Amino acid sequence: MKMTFRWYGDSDPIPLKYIKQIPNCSGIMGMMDDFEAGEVWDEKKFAKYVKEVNDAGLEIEVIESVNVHEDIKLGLATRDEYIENYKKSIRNLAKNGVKVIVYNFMPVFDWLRTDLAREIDEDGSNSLYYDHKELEGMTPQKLVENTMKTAGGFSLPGWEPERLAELEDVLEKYKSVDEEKLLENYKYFLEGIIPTCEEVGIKMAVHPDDPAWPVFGIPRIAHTKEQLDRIVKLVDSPSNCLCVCTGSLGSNPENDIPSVIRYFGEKKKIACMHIRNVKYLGEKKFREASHLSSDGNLDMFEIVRALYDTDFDGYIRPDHGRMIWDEKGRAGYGLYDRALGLTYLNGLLEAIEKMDKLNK
Ligand SMILES: [Mn+2]
Repeated sequence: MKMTFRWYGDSDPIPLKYIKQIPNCSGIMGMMDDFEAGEVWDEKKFAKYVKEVNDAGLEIEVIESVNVHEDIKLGLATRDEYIENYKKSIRNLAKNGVKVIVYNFMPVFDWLRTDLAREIDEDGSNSLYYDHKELEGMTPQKLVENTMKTAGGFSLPGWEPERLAELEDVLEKYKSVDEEKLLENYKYFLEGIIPTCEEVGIKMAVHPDDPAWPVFGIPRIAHTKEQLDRIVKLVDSPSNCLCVCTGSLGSNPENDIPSVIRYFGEKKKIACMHIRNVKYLGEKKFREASHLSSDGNLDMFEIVRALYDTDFDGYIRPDHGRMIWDEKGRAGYGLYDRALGLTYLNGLLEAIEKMDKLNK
């Protein structure tokens, strides 16, 4: 397994050099906002980005931002053209050494929170926060407004202005799409792209819904073990995989993350991992915590042990961190707390590996 770190390209205030200096960090999970959903990723433009990363001594084998156009999720007649574009992007990424594409099939909203910087009383740091009651008192438009206002001037993946400009129109269209219909459209998409993935050796890794329940009455189909199982069975292929995001799935205490990892890990269905912790504050109410198990409600030792026991050979990155040491940056994506998270995961992994050898 390889440890990696998300990097946003040149708009990221964190230089690649700093990422290279994190112990055992082999590369980045790339996030580029140069291409809109549905657009073909230009091979040359992408090659430049890859070169920049490689020149810093880092690998780039995972890309996290090839967004699925809303027309594909809605099953509109125009979807075929967007699926063709997606296939071209897959080829262009593969030519540049990419092995895994992380994506999601969440309608309209990729991820959402009701506060991007909730202060943590104990230590004065802050982190992303969610309270379903607050969300229920908000229109989707109001949520978008709040999120943009508090983003600190940074672009946020999933909150691209061009995507949200047509919010009302898109929400209206989803009124005729239920879970079954969405799943049908998902299958159509996978049937379209998976043969290309198999041909060029790319794994598609779907990111679970964040948070792990439906919002604003829009269907969501990727937030339980059973739902993820349905997805990997839509098209039976080694290229149809998961990105297990512990914090997204783990926002619902009913999701037992180590058991999810063991179940899909044994089937070789996990291509990559986002690892972070969450602290439950009540029913559908949580904030993000440091990675340390005792700071939140997820057991990081059991999570890493499940990966180790199932011979996980994919990519891991620390997911969102808190904002600490007065760092200013993209919500969840500062340098300090994520780097602490990565070194903590290194420690767990070394201990688990060595204990296992001692016991043999
Ligand atoms: Mn994630």
